[in-house]
Amino acid sequence: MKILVLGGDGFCGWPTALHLSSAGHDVTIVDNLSRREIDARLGVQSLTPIATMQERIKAWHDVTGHTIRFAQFNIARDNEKLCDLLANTKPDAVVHFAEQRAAPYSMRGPAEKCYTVDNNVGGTHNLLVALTHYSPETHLVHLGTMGVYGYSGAGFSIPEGYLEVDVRDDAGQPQSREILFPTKPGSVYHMTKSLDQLLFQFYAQNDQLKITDLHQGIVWGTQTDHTEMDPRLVNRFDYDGEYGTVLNRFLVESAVGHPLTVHGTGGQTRAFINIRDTVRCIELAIKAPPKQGERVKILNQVAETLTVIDLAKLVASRTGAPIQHVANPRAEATENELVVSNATFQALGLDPLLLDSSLLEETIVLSQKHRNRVDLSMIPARSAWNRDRQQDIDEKSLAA
Ligand code: NAD
Ligand code: USQ
Repeated sequence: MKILVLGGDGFCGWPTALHLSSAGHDVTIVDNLSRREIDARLGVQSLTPIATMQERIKAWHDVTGHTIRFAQFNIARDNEKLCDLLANTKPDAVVHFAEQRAAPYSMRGPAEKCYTVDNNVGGTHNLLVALTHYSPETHLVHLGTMGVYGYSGAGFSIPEGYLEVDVRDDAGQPQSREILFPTKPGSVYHMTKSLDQLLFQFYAQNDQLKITDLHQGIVWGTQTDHTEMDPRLVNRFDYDGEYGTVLNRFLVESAVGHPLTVHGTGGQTRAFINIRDTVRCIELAIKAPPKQGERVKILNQVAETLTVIDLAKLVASRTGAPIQHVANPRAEATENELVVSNATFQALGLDPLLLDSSLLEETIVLSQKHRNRVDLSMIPARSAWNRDRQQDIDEKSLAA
């Protein structure tokens, strides 16, 4: 298949591009390298020393003989380039990772809030318009997030995108409907993924685009079989307070002797998936497109759920790192239950890797190997969700 990977220089996009190329697909990456620019602006670098895109592509060719093409442009701004690429390539599938993906960065201040909305919603809408007019047969596979549901099952498993509701009509007769699961985003970033959902619903209905939206949990791990093939292929690994996600942060913290930074009680339950399963799920999703005219296919891309404190205890038990309960900069429920259905991926054959597997050791070893690259000043999470959260952080740091 001909596949475009938008955001293919990123943490999920790069190993996915390699996985698809290795499986024999004709892969073109589109990326504006904005994540590398944001890192430079924040003064942080990936724990792992990532090569330039040109070096990455050359290394992949050297090692496997496969060619990956690369186009550097902004999908939220360079509409003409996007339309031309789709018109000239007519890809079988487009995998859309190209969004600003950190909740803390999206809450950092006015500029970051506006950037996140403009970039994510603008980019997704440009893509839908370009597909509609220049490549309507293409299957769009988008990376959404569990956060659109708002992490609360309310006594039942979170279904895959749609909720069955019973209502009474004006004559008092019972009627059943299936609606998009009501969204309850917890950050500006998560809100953009909720807005994306509406754009998808409209273009699937109005223009019969084939769209799959993957509501993915927090991705942990770094390497895949392909990124391990050569040091120049190594995947990025974020540990800082803006972009580092919880488990990867705990693993780096343990490697540099920093306490594990549990926000609040750590009673927040979240969904997790290993990066090796992310790439497998995307391939499975590409192979099972919805039919033209069908509603958006929504799949929950998760392996398991766990509380933050249980995650910290797991890492502490492997590494001996101390646990520190820090003021939570986020406005989020202190505790929640979360049960999620991942029935479709299971039916497609996914047997997910779980957290107690040896892959945790692999990431611990990698964190220790690159511990000298860690800037301790970048570990604290400083983006407060609102004034109350900021006050709480200020008071706790004064008291300390
Ligand atoms: P990332 O920041 O590492 O990668 C995103 C890539 O997209 C970057 O290389 C960036 O330069 C590029 N990009 C951003 N805006 C662009 C634009 N307008 N034009 C062209 N390129 C652009 O993020 P990631 O962790 O790989 O996440 C990829 C996708 O998966 C995101 O949409 C994210 O919301 C979703 N996701 C990630 C996780 C996770 O834990 N990392 C979990 C669930 C969902
Ligand atoms: N947390 C801590 N300590 C830390 C960092 C985070 O306790 O040092 C807590 C947070 O308060 C939160 C939970 O861990 O309760 C998860 O935070 P996170 O940064 O790991 O994940 P999140 O902000 O939700 O975002 C990440 C990705 C995002 C993706 C999302 C999937 O950055 O792109 O959409 O995970 S999900 O969480 O399922 O919505």
